[in-house]
Amino acid sequence: MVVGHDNSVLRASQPSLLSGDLQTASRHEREGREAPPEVALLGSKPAFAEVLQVGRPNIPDRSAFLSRINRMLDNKQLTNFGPMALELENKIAEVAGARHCVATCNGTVGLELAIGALGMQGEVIVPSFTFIATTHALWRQNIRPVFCDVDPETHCLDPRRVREAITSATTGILGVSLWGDYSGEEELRSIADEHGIKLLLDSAHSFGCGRERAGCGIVSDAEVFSLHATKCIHAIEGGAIVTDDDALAKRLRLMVNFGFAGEDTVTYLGTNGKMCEATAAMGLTSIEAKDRIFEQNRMNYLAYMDGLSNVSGIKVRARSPQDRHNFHYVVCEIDSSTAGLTRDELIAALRLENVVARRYFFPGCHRMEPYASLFPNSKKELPVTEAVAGRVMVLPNGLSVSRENVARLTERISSIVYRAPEVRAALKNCKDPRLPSFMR
Ligand code: T4K
Repeated sequence: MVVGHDNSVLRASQPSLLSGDLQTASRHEREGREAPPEVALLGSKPAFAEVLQVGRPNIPDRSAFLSRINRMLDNKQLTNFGPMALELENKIAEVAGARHCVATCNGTVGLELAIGALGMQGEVIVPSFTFIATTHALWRQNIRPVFCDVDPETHCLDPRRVREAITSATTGILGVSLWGDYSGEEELRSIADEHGIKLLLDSAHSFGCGRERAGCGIVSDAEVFSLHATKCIHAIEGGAIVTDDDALAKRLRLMVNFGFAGEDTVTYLGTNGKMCEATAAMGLTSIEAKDRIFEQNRMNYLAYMDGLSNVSGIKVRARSPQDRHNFHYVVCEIDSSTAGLTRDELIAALRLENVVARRYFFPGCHRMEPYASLFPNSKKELPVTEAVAGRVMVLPNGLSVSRENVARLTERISSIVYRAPEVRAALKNCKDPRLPSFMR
């Protein structure tokens, strides 16, 4: 359906059979008008009986997972580079097109290990528009995160601003390929090479994503994936570092296991960052279903594009046909002056439809502690980050979301936007506990 609150063409969003709307529907019918679009906040039945949410884990094949768990119990190799963790590493390296992969207990520890193994110190340039783990991974190693603004189109580091941020203390760039989209890593690579500094990519969102390019291998010194339960390919908790650098891989392999190079020889400062067999079992089960998961995500993404294409003030982020993509994150930008509602109001109205959309990554790391206190002037230097963080909304996707769900959800979004003035007024008096904390 194609409507906006300022659009005179209106089609009834659903057959109006829902109890809260009966009276209104019959009055409209009597008057020869179409029923108003349904909105739970305005008294209609919620669009979904069960909550539809961003982050609902994909559980691709329960029996394959359980048989791996049984094998693990029979083997009695529960962790410490067990066969399933090693098999998963090979599969991840293959998908990423990298020479090496070191699996880790989560993406955050993967980042910390890669930062340490690359010898980063002093200052590292990083976007603020990312999940807080990216920045914490630096600061926890006493490295100063130098927040750099992002490009309004890519949502990733703006290379011009990266150049301006380099000082004599800069030892690296920590880019983030947000949403699995292309992050301009070739240009970041050139900047890093010009200055003799390292390039690490936080590719937490990007498993299975990438730009087709001549030659093989990865562009950065290392890339880190997250295999957290909320990611399209996951290991319940998990992460993976990939690199083409043999020496770096060797170092990482030691560091992920306390630095042990033999039974009683420690050669590096390390930690316990290993992936255990139970989580590797889920990782393998998940990666086996990769094509099915990506395809369902893609079909849903296209349904979102279609359903929201003409809703005033809502733009679904486009994906470049040049790129391989997992289509996991469905990212919209809300222009409140056209939609008639702010992003936060829309998210709040959706909660009453039993839909949990998220405002990733609001308000930006620079506005979170300890960085807000440490670098109080950052917000003046990050105008694009401030603007983008204020308008992004992520919608549910994954195996638990069907195309029918998407069609229903986009109709509701359309209805909410159509009835924006009433929705805004109703929100002011709403005390529903499902409302997000930022609207209560
Ligand atoms: N870099 C970037 C750019 C990242 O995005 C992340 C993680 C990292 C680094 C660090 O990687 P890890 O160390 O996490 O491997 C979630 C995830 O916790 C986080 O992994 C992810 N990024 C981030 C984007 O999203 P929250 O706070 O939104 O998660 P949470 O717990 O609210 O889960 C989302 C929804 O999913 C919940 O409403 C309920 C549902 N859910 C979640 C879990 C875990 C379930 O239904 N079942 C579950 O088991 O951060």
